Amino acid sequence: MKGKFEKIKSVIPSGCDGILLTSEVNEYYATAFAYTDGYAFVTPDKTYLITDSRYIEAAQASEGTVKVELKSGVLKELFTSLNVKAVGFEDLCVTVAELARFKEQFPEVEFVPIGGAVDKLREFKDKDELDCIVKAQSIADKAFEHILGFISTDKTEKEVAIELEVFMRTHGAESAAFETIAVSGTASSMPHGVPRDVKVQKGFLTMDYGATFNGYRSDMTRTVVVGKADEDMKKLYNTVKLAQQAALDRAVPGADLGELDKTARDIIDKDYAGAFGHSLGHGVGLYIHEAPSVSSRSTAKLSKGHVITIEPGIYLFGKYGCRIEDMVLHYEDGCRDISASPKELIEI
Ligand SMILES: [Mn+2]
Repeated sequence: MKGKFEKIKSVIPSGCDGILLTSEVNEYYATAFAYTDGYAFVTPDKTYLITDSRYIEAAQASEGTVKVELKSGVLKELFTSLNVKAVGFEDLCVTVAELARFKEQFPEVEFVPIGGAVDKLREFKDKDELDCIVKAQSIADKAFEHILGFISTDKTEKEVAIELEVFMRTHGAESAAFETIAVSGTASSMPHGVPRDVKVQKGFLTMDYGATFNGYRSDMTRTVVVGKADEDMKKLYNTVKLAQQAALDRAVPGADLGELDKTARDIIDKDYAGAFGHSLGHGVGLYIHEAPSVSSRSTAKLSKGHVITIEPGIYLFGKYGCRIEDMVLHYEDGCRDISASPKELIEI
């Protein structure tokens, strides 16, 4: 994998000699190398990967960038050697104090805010990025198959969450994509509940988790039933499933993202008005939540390179809840739901 030099180069503001990236996620996007301290400086000619001694040796192995070891005065040397007069900076994440320090260090350089210009590029994934997300999702799908044989009322919610994470990490994931959710019984009514040190309760068990591969994330949710589902639970589950399928069917090139949300919401609202509190979905990439959002307020169209989740849910406070989540990727030639895990009601 290589950094996205050509793309980032295209958003260097006119009159600027380069963009100084300071957010970890955009530094990774520029260099395809993960480091927590330093900068990436993208000029019209090159990407400079600037990081300290803890990372510099490993960084040598990454392709397509000029490595610069971060030491006192090194940024000044670089700016002087490149005759830098104006620099784009990430005003969405640079702190007021950092900007003041830059201006003090480089009184002769103009700092130009770029807003979300690089984040906007990340919204539209290339083939190599989509491939990483597919790989991450395939690891998560395998973990689902595995966890079905692990779940029992003898295990705690936390053990279920940890088992998913260990499985993913031992099957090719760098890490979990985010804090794994595994909530059962009445706790399943909390969309982002935290796994507890209590044994898995009978009833719905919702697992929301993902894998990270080459920095790219996957996101999926499945709800299973521990024990037997009664008629109310079946109706609720099937309503979520139907709402999700209706939105998935409409997730085609050019689809209005606000309409997707409405499609699922209208189905749920018929019998469960107000029980679907969150939006239908979100973009996924180097961040687990990124553009585009898929909500009632969305006006964007599903476009090439978009990666979105479709995740309706029904949550009855104090009783139980259910969510089903897949990822849809917009390839060159159309959209594909890449989540392979089954969705028929599973009773364990
Ligand atoms: Mn999600």
